[in-house]
Amino acid sequence: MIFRARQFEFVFPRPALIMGVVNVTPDSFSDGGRFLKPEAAVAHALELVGRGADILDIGGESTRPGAEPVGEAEELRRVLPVIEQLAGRVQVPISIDTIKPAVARAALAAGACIVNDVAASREDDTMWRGVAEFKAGYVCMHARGTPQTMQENPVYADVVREVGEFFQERLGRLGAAGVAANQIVLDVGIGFGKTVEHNLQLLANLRSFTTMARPLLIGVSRKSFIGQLLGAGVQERLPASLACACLAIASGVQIIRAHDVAETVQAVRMTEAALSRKKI
Ligand code: 9MG
Repeated sequence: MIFRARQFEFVFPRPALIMGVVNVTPDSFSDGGRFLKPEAAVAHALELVGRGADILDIGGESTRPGAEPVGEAEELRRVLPVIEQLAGRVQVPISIDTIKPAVARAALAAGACIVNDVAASREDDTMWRGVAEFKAGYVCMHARGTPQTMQENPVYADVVREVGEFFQERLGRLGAAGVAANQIVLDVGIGFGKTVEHNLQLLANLRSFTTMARPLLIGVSRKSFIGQLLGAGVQERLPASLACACLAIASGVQIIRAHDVAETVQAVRMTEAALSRKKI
């Protein structure tokens, strides 16, 4: 299986990719405000690469439940200087975490290679046409609602089946918009319009999405369902985040989105080393 993102090509099976989170926002749930200045965000991104990040995910609009939307101009003001400075300095692909087609396009023009779209449930195909034009990678994430509404009593008859149907339908529409299958990564969207129970069901059944023949990405790092289940504060969720990451790797996931990159690399490499000795 191949994942192409402009000049980058990843051939799986291979060691899982760790996507390091760089939030250029004042209000993200675990590091809001820390990297709002471009110099701070760039320094943090370089530090994440030094710790083993294979991809950098740069975001200028918080997607935590209840977060206020950000205007296009402000989002561009936050992310573009960071992408411009990083593009010439790092050897790893830069991902733009945005739901706005114009922000994605500007980020791609500035050197980003992947669009991480947490609103892949969109009806309009402008975002996808931009991805096709740049031959960029595309993270197609399942979500219900917007950050403002997504945790208002989400209901599914069978969350695993419905997310699988969503992926099938989107793969068809992405193809129709000119995005090749090998540009696409699928993500179940832990915490996006899901209860703790839904998140646990998805985590337990990640293996079922490997039949889609596309790399799978998962983001569990420090998320609130860990706090709801275990009563851990946002800075106390690393052990549970790593447990979920290892479970995901053992279930066939190829990309882990994480704040704590060095710790995630270590946990994932250990899991992979043991799995590679499996007899059946
Ligand atoms: C931006 N963002 C926050 N959580 C995420 C997740 O779980 N997956 C992806 N693709 N992006 C996320």
